[in-house]
Amino acid sequence: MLDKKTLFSAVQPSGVPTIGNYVGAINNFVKLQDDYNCIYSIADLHCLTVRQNPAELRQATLGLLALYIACGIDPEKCIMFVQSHVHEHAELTWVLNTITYPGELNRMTQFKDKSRSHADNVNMGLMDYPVLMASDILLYGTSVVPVGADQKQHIELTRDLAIRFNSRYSDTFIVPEGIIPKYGAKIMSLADPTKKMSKSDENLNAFISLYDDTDTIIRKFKRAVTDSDTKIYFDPENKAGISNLLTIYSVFAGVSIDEAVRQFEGKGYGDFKIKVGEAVAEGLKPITEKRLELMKNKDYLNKVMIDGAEKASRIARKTLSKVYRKVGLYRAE
Ligand code: AQP
Repeated sequence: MLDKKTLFSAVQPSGVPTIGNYVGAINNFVKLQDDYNCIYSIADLHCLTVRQNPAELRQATLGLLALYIACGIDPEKCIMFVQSHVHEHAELTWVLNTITYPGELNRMTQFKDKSRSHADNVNMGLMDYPVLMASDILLYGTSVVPVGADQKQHIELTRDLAIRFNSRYSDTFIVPEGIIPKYGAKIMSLADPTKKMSKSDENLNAFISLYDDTDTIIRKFKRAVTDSDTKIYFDPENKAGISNLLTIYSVFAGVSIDEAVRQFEGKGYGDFKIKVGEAVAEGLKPITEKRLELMKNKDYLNKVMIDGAEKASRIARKTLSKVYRKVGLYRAE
């Protein structure tokens, strides 16, 4: 346990996770859990950067923990905790804010996108999101961060902040690396394959949520936007919709992209879409069963959450006290 490197990642309970979150992140969390000391957070503080329904946020937080476990993350091997249960995240953010420049945050793609899609609520938290994310990662001596492609820019900022702090105040933080999957790092919207699939998309047909039932999954795939060609092959630039479906199929059917292309050679788009839907529905079935079972046992979920927060706090406390000492905050002993 001790000789392994630390891995940190998180998902926001900003709605029900999609197959994009699953393929780009959660599925890899499961695969990596034996190779690293893994810490998986439920990033509820990040959610506050866009308007949330408080009751739904609370429910989604518990639901995401159940989903993590149902997907195969083992609470005996990994630390799972809710971000707001470890106050050091917010505190380190304050310190890191003092070494972050507004221009660095202003040019973040996610900030620009979300400022457009939430034009009536462009708040400081939305702009500061990447600094909170840097704190999440740096608090735990993290070496690797498995994320989808949309988070690449934020990981780069995290690295910059770690290097900047270390050179200003002496070596303190490990400079982390992002792990971005070769395929599936950016699952695209089913309604607009030039756009990332997102759990907060207003168009419910744009994404497959991990809570969708079989009929809904198949119906959404049947309606997936593709192109006017008839051939099925992998070319993300010119055939974004079909390439997206091939990527999704390859993950859920457990075959390579080449094998997926071979399986659908000569087949029509209609058949192909149904087969993708069936593979996804089949893959999600055991996860749904386990999740619903876990949701009946709130005491167990609360226990995992409390244990996780305790373990995470122990590490975070040490890092933050080191940071406070380095920057010159007086501690009365
Ligand atoms: N479409 C995607 N394809 C591959 N990976 C994805 N991720 C998100 N969307 C895709 C990865 O999932 C992890 C958790 O993401 P998050 O919940 O923290 O925030 P996000 O990236 O903003 O995800 P969403 O679904 O788009 O959420 P909303 O709609 O609330 O903004 C990250 O590793 C992310 O890369």
